[in-house]
Amino acid sequence: MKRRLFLGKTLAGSVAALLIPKAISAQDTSFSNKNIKTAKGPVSICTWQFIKANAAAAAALESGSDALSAAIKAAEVEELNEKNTTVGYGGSPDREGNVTLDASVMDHLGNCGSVVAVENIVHVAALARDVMEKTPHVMLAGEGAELFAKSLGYKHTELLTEESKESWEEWTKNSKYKPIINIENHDTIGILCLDKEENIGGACSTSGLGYKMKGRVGDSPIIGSGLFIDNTIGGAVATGMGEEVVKTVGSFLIVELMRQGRSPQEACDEAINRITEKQGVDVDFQVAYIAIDKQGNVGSSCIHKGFTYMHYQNGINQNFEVNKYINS
Ligand code: SD4
Repeated sequence: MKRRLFLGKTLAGSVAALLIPKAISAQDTSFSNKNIKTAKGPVSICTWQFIKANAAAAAALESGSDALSAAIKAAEVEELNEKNTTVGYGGSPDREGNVTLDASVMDHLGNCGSVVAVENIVHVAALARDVMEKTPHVMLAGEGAELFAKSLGYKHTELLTEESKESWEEWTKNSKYKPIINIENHDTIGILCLDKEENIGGACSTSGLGYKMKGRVGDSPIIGSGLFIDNTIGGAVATGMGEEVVKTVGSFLIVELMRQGRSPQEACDEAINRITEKQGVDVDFQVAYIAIDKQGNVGSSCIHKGFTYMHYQNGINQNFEVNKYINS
């Protein structure tokens, strides 16, 4: 199966709807949201064009769910989406053919949990929450995480689909030692929710880079890199080449910049700058961030044009092109 192509022109004119509450209506997509006025009420944002996922979070928030539970609902939609080759069931395997998942969650109290390199379990964002709530730890890895999941009743699921197996077999014909890291293979879900109580919670769920080295872990389960929330300030999540996000502790950086007075947009821009000032702007990988503050203002920034994100507020679930990018 072909990995999802890097978005761009394909999004123009597409529709971001498919919502559960009647109050939430369909809207045309792909325009800048810089002029959206902040209003009261829950907000949910997530990476990429995950319409149904963001709608699931929106529905939960509108019916009074706390932010973290809503974020996990969104992650679960993509974890079950076999067409998404970067999350959950149907995620691309590592170079040995094993699908290994990473996820993290964070709540408004500063609690967090994560799981890394988990096999045979679909709902790893929920599992990360269980690590947070039911163990004295923050992270569980590999077999330990899988055993923990099974002890809680998570079912064993073979995550490699026929399609992703075929793609992987195709890849093995010319397999290169270096993982394929470019702007065409990112579909990780990172989601941030602001609930009716004005608390922020978030989640991140991924199968990581396709055909990665066995044991490779990216940014998504690393608190502060793929996800960070400080409920007094705001939250941020990342998608793209995790190694670069980890090196710059991107999500933590964004929240700290907001603490110092930057807007979510300015903070996301600066986090992208931290990468490009070291690596140059002419890089063949993508990194993108989205962020939200306590007032529900959002920011988004990336290296290469084409990143989009979902935004729900006041009954409207929309897909927006990134507010700022470096390379067109
Ligand atoms: C990782 N950040 O494992 C993830 C990959 C990603 O969409 O975002 N894919 O590095």
